[in-house]
Amino acid sequence: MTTPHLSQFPTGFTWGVATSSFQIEGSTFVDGRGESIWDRFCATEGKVKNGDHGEIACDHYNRFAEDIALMKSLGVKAYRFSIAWPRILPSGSETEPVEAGLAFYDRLVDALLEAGIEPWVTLYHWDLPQALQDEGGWLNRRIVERFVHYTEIVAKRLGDRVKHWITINEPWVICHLGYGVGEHAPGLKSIRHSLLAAHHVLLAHGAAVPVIRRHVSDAKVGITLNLCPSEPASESPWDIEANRSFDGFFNRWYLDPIFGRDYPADMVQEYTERGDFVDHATWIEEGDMETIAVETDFLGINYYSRAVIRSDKVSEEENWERTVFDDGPRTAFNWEVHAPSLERLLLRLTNDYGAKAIVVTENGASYPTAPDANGVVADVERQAYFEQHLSACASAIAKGATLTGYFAWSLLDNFEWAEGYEQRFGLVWVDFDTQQRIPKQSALWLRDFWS
Ligand code: IFM
Repeated sequence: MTTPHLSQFPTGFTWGVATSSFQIEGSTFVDGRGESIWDRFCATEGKVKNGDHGEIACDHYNRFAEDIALMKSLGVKAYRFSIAWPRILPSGSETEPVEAGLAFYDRLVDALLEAGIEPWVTLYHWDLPQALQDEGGWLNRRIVERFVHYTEIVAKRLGDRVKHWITINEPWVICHLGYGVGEHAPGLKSIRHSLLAAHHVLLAHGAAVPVIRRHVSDAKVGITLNLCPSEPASESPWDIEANRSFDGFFNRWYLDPIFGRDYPADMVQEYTERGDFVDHATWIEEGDMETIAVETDFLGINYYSRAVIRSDKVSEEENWERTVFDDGPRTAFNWEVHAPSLERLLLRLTNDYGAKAIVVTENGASYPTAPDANGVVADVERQAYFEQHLSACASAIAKGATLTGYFAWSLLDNFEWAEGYEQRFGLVWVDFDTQQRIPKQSALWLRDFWS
């Protein structure tokens, strides 16, 4: 393994850590915050491991000052966090926002700037107001105007201090896991619906970008996609075909429209043949694809692992599945550690899509390493993960990739959605009983790397 060096990254490169509101804030029903789909999902038996929920999480709502001090001590230069929509508009669509909700993010932003840390705001990281779900959530086209209204309120309030904006985090997860297979809130199971939801998610992104620009003249705006570079398990035509389909389903369905290429024709055909894309003429309206292809300042990508695809015709619907390699290193989530795929992805986005600026808005790994008898968290695997992935970034940059920033996921061990508190991605260990925080060895390594 080569060791990355800061000098391999351009001047002005953004170095940060990331979190999201529901995963860390807690205080779910405090100061007028409304119910989110994740509160409802957690309260539904059998949806989240161990019956875990976000009511306390990392208690960041009350401990944000301590967490900012921690970031400062770790030499963090930028902090990506998300706004909880139900804190601002409890039912998603009120005319007037909740002042206490906005005031919390005011305090957070002010404290970050005071600490010399640049705030990067994500507007939507999955905690949709439940009241909006009750009117169909991302299946109802009205959500686009709801999202624009919410965006306008937040941009107006924070835009004097926040210059980096991400509209939406991980459309594939929102739509496929939330509406396609039901592993995430709101727990619906229809691929046809996941495609409809995806259209509205992308449309909401496209409609929100000019609104942010209108209120924040010097804003840098982007969207974050979770991408999974894939490759065929062999050179057999079946595996190559299965890989094309996986790439279309996971990556191109979102990348292509954002880059003005419309939905990929091969996938339109495939989904149509399966009966999942039959009524789109009723929901793709004139001008939608232009709205989605709005010019942005950067593309955010979240990278965790790759997929190796072999054909496995076990059902009519799916003709591919991921191959499981027995020999490669894996995280506690059983995700393969494969840094070369990050380099390949960055070069693909630069060369094939012409991405003018790419920011890795999340990259990290879950390992359970706990404090030893001396209170030291020796998470050597996570440190190695960062070393390998930063080397991959450096190598991609050397080959021309337009990478301009990197955020490690995540600042804190936190609520990992359907996995509850079992999967720990933090740079900082959190004892969920006492709320004690201990920076792990990987955090100290990153501090030394980027300081
Ligand atoms: O914790 C999540 C995050 O909310 C979105 N991206 C992936 C992370 C790890 O699963």
